Amino acid sequence: MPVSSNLANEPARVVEMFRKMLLIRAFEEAAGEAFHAGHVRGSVHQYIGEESIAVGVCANLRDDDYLTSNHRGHGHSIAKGADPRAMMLELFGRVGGTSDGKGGSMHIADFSVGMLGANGVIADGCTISVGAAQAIRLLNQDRIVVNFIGDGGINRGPFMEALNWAKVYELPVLFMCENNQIAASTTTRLVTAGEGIAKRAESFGIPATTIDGNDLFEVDSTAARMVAEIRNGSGPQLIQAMTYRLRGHFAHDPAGYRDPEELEAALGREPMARTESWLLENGVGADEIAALKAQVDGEIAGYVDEAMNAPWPDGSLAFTDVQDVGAPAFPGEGR
Ligand SMILES: Cc1ncc(C[n+]2csc(CCOP(=O)(O)OP(=O)(O)O)c2C)c(N)n1
Repeated sequence: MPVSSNLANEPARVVEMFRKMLLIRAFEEAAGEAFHAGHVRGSVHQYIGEESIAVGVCANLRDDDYLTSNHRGHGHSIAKGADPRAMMLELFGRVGGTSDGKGGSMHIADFSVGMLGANGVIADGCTISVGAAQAIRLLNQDRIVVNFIGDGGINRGPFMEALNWAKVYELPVLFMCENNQIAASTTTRLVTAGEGIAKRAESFGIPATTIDGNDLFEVDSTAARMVAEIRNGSGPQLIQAMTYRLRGHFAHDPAGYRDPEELEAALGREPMARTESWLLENGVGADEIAALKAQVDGEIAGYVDEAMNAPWPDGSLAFTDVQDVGAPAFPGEGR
């Protein structure tokens, strides 16, 4: 595994990041099982195979930095510090969920850790990011915003609008494109004009770089550099992290449209095993890793049990915490 960051000198920090990756993987496996067992309504889009990107980026953020995400947002949320217990309750639609069970998988949000929301509308997170960044500017703060977007999302209009606005106002946004190469069932490069996402960003004057997203070290070092530059006023930047979606688009998609050889090759590059091999080669014992996995699996299994037995929200709460359901828009306004 190429080692390109200071992380190589900090095995304890790698262990902590690996623990987060394990937590994401275990959460996603459990979410998929719960979906198949009929406990989760709506849909579940698993982040399996992309864990090193969320963890490598978010390890370089502060709690008060902001994050926006897309439909595949569980990994981003956990990496930013959202509570996986509350997230599981949310998936099951129960009281105690991140939105008391009213948001579901695609609307995980936890403002206390800067997680401004997953978003089922492709590319709408990027315009929200730019709005948050504008607020940061107006309030004269030194926070930054990271927007996770897929390689399919970059073909929607709001993405171009967000890049343009972010650059015109030199806003503190990191556009984090996860290129897992497939958008639903379409090979994204077949529907993307031009020379790709990095060149597209550069055409707006936004510095962009392409990295191996399955290499935790490369993600960490690139994110560390860009986050520092953006915080110091560089204006927006973009990272394209190359990866591969190891599962179907959503939990009930068998993904028969994928080339089996391509999948086989991708499995050989997936981030969990790569990070684990690095740990083993750098003095972390197999027993320590096994104990970590057992602890994380037990933790997630506990959240599933708890969610299964948690109360449903009372029907009278259906219209609380939601926008514009008849409440006056302005103080004193009648309806
Ligand atoms: C505006 C909009 N159009 C279409 C969809 C349906 N849709 C959901 S996910 C998806 C593909 C997204 O691909 P990508 O952005 O590459 O993310 P990935 O699923 O690969 O992580 C589409 C077309 C949607 N949710 N929103």
